[in-house]
Amino acid sequence: MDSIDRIRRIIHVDMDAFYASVEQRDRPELRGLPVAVGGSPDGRGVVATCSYEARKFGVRSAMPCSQAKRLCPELVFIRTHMEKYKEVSQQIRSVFHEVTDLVEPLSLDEAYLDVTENKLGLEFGRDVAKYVKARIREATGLTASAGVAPNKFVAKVASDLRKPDGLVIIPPERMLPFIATLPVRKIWGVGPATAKRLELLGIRSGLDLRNFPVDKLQAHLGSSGRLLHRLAHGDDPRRVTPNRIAKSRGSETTLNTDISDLGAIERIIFEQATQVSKALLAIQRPGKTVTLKLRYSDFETITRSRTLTAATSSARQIAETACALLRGATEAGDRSIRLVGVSVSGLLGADDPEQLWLALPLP
Ligand code: DCP
Ligand code: MG
Repeated sequence: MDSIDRIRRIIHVDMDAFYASVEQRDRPELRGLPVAVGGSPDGRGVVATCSYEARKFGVRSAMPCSQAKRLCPELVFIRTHMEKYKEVSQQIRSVFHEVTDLVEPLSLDEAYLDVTENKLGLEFGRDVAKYVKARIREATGLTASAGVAPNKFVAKVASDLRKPDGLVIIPPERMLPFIATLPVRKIWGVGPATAKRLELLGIRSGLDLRNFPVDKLQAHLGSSGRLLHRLAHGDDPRRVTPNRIAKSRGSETTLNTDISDLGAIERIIFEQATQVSKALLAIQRPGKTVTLKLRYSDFETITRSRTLTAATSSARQIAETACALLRGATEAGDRSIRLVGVSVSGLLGADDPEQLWLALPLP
C-alpha cells in the first residue's frame, strides 16, 4: 500500500529559543536573564530571537531592537554566532538519523521526521519523540519541542503548543476534533490574506472550514480552496521529503578591498540581484524572502531578511529590498565590508499549495 494511504506517524521537532538557548548554554551568567540575539542595544537592527525570559516582556523575533529595549530595559543583547548554531544543527540532524532517514529539515532548528517505520523498532510516535528529545538534550545540552501526528501540518501545530520542552501527541482518533478547534490561520497554507478572505465567508475555525461546502470554497479561493478543505478533514498529503531541491538561490562576492561607501555596495547588490533573478527565472521558481549577507572587516557576519507579500524573480525588486535592508538594518557605512551576498529563499514550488494541488490526482 502507498504510504500516503495508511496512517503515518510524523514528528515535527523545533528547538526552543534556538540561538538564545545556545548563547545561554555557553555563557551560564546569561541563564535566567532576558536575552536577545542579533541587532544591537543602540536600537539598530532587529532581534533574531530571544530567550523565554524576554518573551514575557513581549519581545519577539524580527522586532526592531529599539522597540525590544523599550519593552524590556534590562534586555541583554548578544551578537549572533552562526557557526555555533550550524554545528548544533548538525548534531540534531545526526540524532534524527538515529531514528529514520526520512528527515526533512525546514531550517537550522526544525525538521519533520516520518517515523512510521523507524530504526529503533518502536511502535509509538510518542516513544520515538521522547527518544529524540532526550538524545538532543544529551548531545547538545539544549531542549527541543516536538509534535507527533498523522500528518505534517498537525505535527507542526502540535510542536508549538507546549513550548519550551514540550511534547504534544495528536493520535489519529483525536486529529479531527483537534483541527476543529484551530483558528484557520493555523492551517497550512493559510496566510493573513487567505485568513481575511475566509473570515469574510464566516470561516474562523477548522470546523467552520470543514463544514463549508467545498464547491463554494473553490469558487472563492480557486484550487487551493479544495486543498484547504482536505486539510480541514485531516488529509494533508505532503510526504516527508529528504534532500528536497535547493530552497534558495544566491550570489555572494568577497571584495578585493574592504569598502564602506554605501553607493558602491549598492552597485554590487544590483549586479548580484541580476544574477539571482536569472537563476530564479531559469528554474521558474520565484521566491518570497530576500536575504542580504554582509561580512564586516572584522569578520563578523550578519544576515538580514525581508519577506515580501508576493514571490518575485524581479532583479529590481530583489535589489531594492536588499538595499533597503542594507540602509535600514546593518552598520554598513559606519563599518567597512569585506563580503556582500544576496539570496532569495521561500521559493514557490512543489510544496506550495497551488502547485501541490495541481500535482494531486482528483479525488
Ligand atoms: N530566526 C531569525 N529571524 C527570524 C526568526 C528566526 O534569525 N525572524 C532564527 C533565530 C531562531 C531560529 O531562527 O533562534 C529558529 O527560529 P524559530 O522560529 O524556531 O524560533 P526560536 O527557536 O528562537 O524560538 P521557538 O522556541 O519559538 O521555536
Ligand atoms: Mg525554534
